[in-house]
Amino acid sequence: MEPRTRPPGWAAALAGVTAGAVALGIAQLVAGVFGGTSPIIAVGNSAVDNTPLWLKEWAIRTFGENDKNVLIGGILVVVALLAAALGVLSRRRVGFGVAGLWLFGLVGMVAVLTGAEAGPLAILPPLIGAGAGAMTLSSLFRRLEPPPWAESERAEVLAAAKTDDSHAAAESDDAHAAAEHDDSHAATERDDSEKPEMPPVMRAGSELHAFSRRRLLTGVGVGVGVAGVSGIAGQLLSGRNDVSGARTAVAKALPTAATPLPPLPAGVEFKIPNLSPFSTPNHDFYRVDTALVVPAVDPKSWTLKIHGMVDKPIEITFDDLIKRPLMEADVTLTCVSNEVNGPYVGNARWLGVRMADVLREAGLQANADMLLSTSSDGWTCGTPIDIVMDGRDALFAIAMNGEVLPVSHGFPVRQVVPGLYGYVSATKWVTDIKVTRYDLDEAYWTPRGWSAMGPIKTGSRIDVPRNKVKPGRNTIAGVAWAQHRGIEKVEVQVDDGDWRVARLAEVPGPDTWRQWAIDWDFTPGLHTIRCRATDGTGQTQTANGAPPAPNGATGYPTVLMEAV
Ligand SMILES: Nc1nc2c(c(=O)[nH]1)N[C@H]1C(S)=C(S)[C@@H](COP(=O)(O)O)O[C@H]1N2
Ligand SMILES: [Mo]
Repeated sequence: MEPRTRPPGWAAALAGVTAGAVALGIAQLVAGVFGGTSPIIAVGNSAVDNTPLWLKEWAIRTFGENDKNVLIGGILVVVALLAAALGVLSRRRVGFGVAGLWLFGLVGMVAVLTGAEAGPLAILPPLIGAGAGAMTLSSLFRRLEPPPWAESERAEVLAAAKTDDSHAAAESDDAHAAAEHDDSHAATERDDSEKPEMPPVMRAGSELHAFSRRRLLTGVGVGVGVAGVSGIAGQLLSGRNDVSGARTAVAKALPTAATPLPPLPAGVEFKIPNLSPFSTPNHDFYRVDTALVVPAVDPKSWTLKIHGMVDKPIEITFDDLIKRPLMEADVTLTCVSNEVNGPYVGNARWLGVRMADVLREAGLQANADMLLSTSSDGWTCGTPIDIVMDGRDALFAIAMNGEVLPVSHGFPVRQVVPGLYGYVSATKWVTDIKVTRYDLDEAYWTPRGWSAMGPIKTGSRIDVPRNKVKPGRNTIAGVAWAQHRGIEKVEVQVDDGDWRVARLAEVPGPDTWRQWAIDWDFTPGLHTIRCRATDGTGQTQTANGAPPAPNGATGYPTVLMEAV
């Protein structure tokens, strides 16, 4: 027998990673053609859905709004490592690696099928991707194998030597082909009898390499090329799902409010540098959701179904919705995941249709107490019916700060309910509302460790100063919120001294945050600043610290700073 040397580990690992890349690239391409989800996103989605609370909290704390990129990056690293391991495993038997790739394909198919948007074609990307990866792996391992090529080359040399010079020159192509053909028979016969010597090209130094580095690298190059081109093509093709054109169309014909609000009072802003502006610009507005790929919902095909415990189920189109009387409301959104002094709070002027009016058309049955809303990507949210129906400005919103909803903030339609944390009220890309009961249904975050009910706790934040100031007079300022109860008072304490009452900016109503400020003479050195807000019912926020889960963080916002 020929000497059979296993390819070195790095070569096998490289072949594995290349096969993995081809699998993902092709899967992306197929997803682009058939409109499915790439397996990485599908796996990411199930990771998001199944992440335990402590890990999710840690991820948000550590990576903030970058948590999604970190997750995708992490999955890619793990996949690359697994693919490398499959490559190394294939040194024993290519079949092992091929089986492993099909196994990943299967995991991808399960991930895709358990996702919310899975159509029957959804299994194609992981299926075809796994097939392409398996083919790549076997073909690269054929390249890693010892001598068949060396033998045919050797045979060619021998054949050429035997042939008459002038004859060979005239018919070189035929002779070449014939030599190769003959050789393949000869080789199989010879395998049992002869032991051909390794040609000298197979030796590098004194070590015997039973593979050609160049052959492998060419194969890897082709594989990486295929992966890259198909991945990019797939990405471009999924761009067809882009709704920016549809969004521009809505923007051009954006209806105005039947009952417009007066402009904001001039006094909503103190105009203090680094203090949060009263209106958060859309591009600065915090974003929190479980969507790894922002849902692309075309308003032309969008509908909202209202069903369940209703007298008459209804389904309305986007045109139906915006033909209704539109209203405006200034509402501050807050995320339950916001830590004390954290960034997940923002204020906007929303344009939309009163939820209560639409719901009344369906006729809510008296024993229902929950609206279970669902987004186009399958996220669910449970909102108390009595809150939505009590006359507050709970909206199906279509615009934000005078601009059509940005896609990441729920285009074409989202819910906004003053006084409730986003996870129990603010469904973006909303398409379905089931009228039901808390004892019958459960929304997305409830089994994941968050309370079924999420009224917003009175909160405040110190925006300035955050670290250093010059000794002497400075302004301490921030925002405070207690949506639908309003902010009545904010107090500030420096270094365990007396609590002093801050001045408050104006507000258009009880549903927004409120700027506060107080001037302070700082002596040189380190100082601790605390603040606390009192809501319109006279309740002051508690000093007792609590983490965000299960129903919102508490404790006084505290800043340690230095006057130098
Ligand atoms: N479809 C969908 N809507 C959603 C969420 C989500 O994960 N999916 N997250 C909610 C949460 S937790 C919050 S705090 C708000 C945030 O809205 P924003 O991203 O527009 O600031 O959206 C809510 N609406
Ligand atoms: Mo949230």
